[in-house]
Amino acid sequence: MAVSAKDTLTERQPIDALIVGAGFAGMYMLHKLRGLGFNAKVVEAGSGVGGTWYWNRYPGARVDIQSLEYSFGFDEELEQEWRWSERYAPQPELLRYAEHVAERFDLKRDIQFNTKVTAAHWDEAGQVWNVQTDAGDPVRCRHLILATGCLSIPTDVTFPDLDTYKGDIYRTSRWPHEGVDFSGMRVGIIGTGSSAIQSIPIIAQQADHLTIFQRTPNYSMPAHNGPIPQADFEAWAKDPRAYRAASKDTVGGFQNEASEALATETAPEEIKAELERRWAWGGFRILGAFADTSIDPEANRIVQDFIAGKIREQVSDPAVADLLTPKDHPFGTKRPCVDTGYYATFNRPNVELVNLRAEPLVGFTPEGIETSAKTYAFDAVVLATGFDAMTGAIDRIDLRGVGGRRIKDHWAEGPRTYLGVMVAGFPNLFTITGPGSPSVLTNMINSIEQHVEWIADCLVALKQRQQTSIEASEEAEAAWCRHVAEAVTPSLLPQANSWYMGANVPGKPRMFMPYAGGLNTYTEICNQVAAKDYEGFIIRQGDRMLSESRTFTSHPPMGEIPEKLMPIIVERLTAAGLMPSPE
Ligand code: NA7
Repeated sequence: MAVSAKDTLTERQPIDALIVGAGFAGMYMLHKLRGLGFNAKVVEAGSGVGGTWYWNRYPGARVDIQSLEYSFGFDEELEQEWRWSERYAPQPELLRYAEHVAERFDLKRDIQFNTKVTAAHWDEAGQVWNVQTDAGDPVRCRHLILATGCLSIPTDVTFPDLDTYKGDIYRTSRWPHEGVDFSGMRVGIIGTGSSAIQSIPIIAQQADHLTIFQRTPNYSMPAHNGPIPQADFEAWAKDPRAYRAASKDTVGGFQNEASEALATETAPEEIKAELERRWAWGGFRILGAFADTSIDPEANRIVQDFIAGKIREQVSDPAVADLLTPKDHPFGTKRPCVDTGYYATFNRPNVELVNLRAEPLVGFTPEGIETSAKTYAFDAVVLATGFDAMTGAIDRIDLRGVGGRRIKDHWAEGPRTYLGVMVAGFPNLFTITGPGSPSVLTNMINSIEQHVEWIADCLVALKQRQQTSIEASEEAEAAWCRHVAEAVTPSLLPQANSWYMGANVPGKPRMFMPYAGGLNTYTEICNQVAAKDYEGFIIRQGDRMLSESRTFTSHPPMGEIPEKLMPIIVERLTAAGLMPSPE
């Protein structure tokens, strides 16, 4: 009889590692640890692998980083045998890829599906985590690795009298596996983030009538999806290793032709030509056009105006174009969206835009949605209302570290981590792409590979020296949090009410959660920390302290900063108390 993950999870001996989540992070972590001889298992809430791509099955869901870069690079054969059909793979293809990876590396025998971790308590005497799931027996593991995803838990957003509504309700983040056919229906959708922007053009083609309830418009760039451009494919095929390495050695973990030119020092006609070229290329390429747009409001305004012009070009009704133009946040300070036909959809006769700023949403009625102006009747309503980003999935586990300290209390004023990988007071607990790491500001797959490999190296180093626990020191954690703040403060990023800041969840502490210093810099820091015998970590063997490094000194040298930007940067760092004020 085959032994399943479920049988082995309840072994009396603690397993080496329990990984929570079977998305790309959990799958690679399992494969990596297995290859190193660790006894590792995965628990996954869904009934299949794929994480984000398992849950987000809404129409039009697709990746917004080019697939050549948004795929694993850890195995050359895997890389060679898989061919993406489009520049930006759609969700079904990404899910097939996840399935292929699971099959290829025989991962499923160590994954227990349909199982949620509900609690995990650190047993100091035993130096193990006692983990409780909703599937029964507790599991004991030496290391607990949270591969729970950054955008996996939808916000708890609800609306008055939602339960009285008689039509169908769908959430983009929990889309039915069998799909939905909106033909002949009057459909309403709440939200205009990435999920809505991807699904609206497809739903509009099916539905009789589609009404979009917008509170805040977002910036969206065209994907220009289609076959992978020959030049890109050739650049990749010539030397996939070098291509991957080049992707990882960037701020965002993908190739973006990042320019060092300043928009404020470039002639208007050159700016226009450059922005047009990047707009025509599509996706996020425009983000790399000028080095000052993420810092200098004047430079940012130039790109904002360019995109506003593009919206006006695509939307025939000027009043609708104006409503679709973001005005409350600088470009790039909320996650920009990548679309296929979003703005043109508003030219369709069956599409209507409702501005919730002018007529606020009052609640639901049995027939549909009521705003302060009128009631809209619908056969179906789609909620594309976003996620409790980065901390949501971790917060929902009753996680208790040394002395019973709860993660929720430790994070009461915002998530505190060391390197975005470990938390002081929570030994042997690792997060993959957790808060304090570059994660959602980057190509997630490249961030995932970096984390998995760093964590695996760390576990090997511990095992070789028969060390039983590793824990971030309070001091190193505080120093890292300060560095995370230093990295983001010079930029415009904190100026938006974004989910990066926790601003979309009522009561969530406001703190910029991801590390904005770039994947390349971050990787260098993590490598330095490891090379310095895990600087900033406390390492124990049983109850014997073996090494106690409490500092974090591995700051990389600051890159060259254009002189023109220095006054802005100094002013922001000083105002935030991160730099002494000049006397
Ligand atoms: P987002 O980007 O957080 O978008 C959620 C949208 O829902 C956004 O337009 C919100 O408007 C809107 N929203 C949320 N709550 C409400 C209420 N109560 N009333 C009206 N409108 C509301 O989530 P997505 O799923 O689209 O994208 C998440 C990420 O996934 C994306 O960035 C990519 O990385 C992939 P608001 O802006 O709050 O006014």
